[in-house]
Amino acid sequence: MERATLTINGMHCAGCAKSAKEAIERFAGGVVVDLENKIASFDYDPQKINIERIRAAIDDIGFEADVYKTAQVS
Ligand SMILES: [Cu+2]
Repeated sequence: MERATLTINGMHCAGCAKSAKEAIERFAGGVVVDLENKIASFDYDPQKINIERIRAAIDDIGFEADVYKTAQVS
């Protein structure tokens, strides 16, 4: 598994954060969206899903996401 951290621009309220969280949860687990700092972190399986696909899913619902970092976790 990998732990990814993304920046998400365009989130303005708790509703936005919830939408972003739900979009990510379609592909990944342990999702935490930090509205104040405009950051999302989650665990995903790079064998099953490309991080770019997750990033694109966030953009698809109207936000602007960028992969900040990924790190292997056990
Ligand atoms: Cu909102």
